[in-house]
Amino acid sequence: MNTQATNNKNDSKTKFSSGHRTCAGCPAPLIVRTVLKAIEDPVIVSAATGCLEVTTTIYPQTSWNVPFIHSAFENVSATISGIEAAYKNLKQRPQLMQNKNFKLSKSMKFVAFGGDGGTYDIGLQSLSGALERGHDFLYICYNNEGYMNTGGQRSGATTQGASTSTTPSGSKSFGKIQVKKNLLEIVEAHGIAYLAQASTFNLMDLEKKVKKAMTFKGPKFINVLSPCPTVWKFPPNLLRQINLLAVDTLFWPIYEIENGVYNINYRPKEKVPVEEFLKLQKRFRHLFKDEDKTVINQIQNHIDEQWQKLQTRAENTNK
Ligand SMILES: Cc1ncc(C[n+]2csc(CCOP(=O)(O)OP(=O)(O)O)c2C)c(N)n1
Ligand code: SF4
Ligand SMILES: [Mg+2]
Repeated sequence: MNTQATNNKNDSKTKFSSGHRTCAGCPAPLIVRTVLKAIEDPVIVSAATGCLEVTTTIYPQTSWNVPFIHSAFENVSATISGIEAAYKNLKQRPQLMQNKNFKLSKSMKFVAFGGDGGTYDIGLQSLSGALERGHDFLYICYNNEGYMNTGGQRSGATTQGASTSTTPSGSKSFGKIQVKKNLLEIVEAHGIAYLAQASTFNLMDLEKKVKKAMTFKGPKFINVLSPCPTVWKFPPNLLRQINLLAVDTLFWPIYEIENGVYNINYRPKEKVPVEEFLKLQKRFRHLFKDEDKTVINQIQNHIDEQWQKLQTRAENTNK
């Protein structure tokens, strides 16, 4: 692990080094590496408090070999907005720009990382403000469906029926009652040019999406599924299978919205029942008891409705 954040070469290993403290099998570092690899220009990163930030910035060490600012849980979008606005302002000062002792890259890029808690819930107003003001930045939500850094509390991204530390399953509860928020619809309502959903199931798809996103001026948003072995309770060697089942059950559809046009980037050859995905994770184990089995049907119905809606939008916007 590095103790200085100075190197800015376009090498994902150089930009984000190993030696961080994520749990074995945590896909969050893979997401960071893929995102930074896809961006060729110099980049400034801000990350909200959460597992990613906590495990990669243990003083006096850091995994980040790019300029990095730690933000509070609730305001990473405000932080990145301020950085981007300051950069634009500096570029507009001819005296400063002509001073040979002052160096400023002409093509700086700005990336915010936030967990689902920091994005769907507590940072939503800060995200909405930055999207509405039109700052030129990419927001990556690494989505592990809960507040993992503080012990796995439910978030607005947690799937219905999941047993979490704030919605424990038991004789009086089947776990989380509500269905998860459709964040992409909320982000889309801001009218931004590019937003997408991706996962560590296909890192090349994520890389392509980041490259495409960076061709647009203004805000860009990508929601990336980041299965958490520790709190979802599955052995790390099942990560590949979990990732595959997330997309083949359509639990996590892979798509993008470019200037209002929907494109579905992955269609399973055969749609798998959601049970197959749920049964590998102990957070859903209680749902397989007879009294809670109806919840699995509700989860399946919700997936089917969302998929139908997505397909209709893809058909209607591609005419
Ligand atoms: C205002 C505020 N409330 C609560 C916390 C405690 N806290 C730190 S990280 C975190 C959970 C973060 O969840 P998420 O954004 O999903 O990231 P993850 O840890 O799951 O990667 C919480 C509750 C905090 N830092 N600040
Ligand atoms: S608790 Fe989950 S999200 Fe956090 S570092 Fe461990 S595996 Fe990753
Ligand atoms: Mg989370």
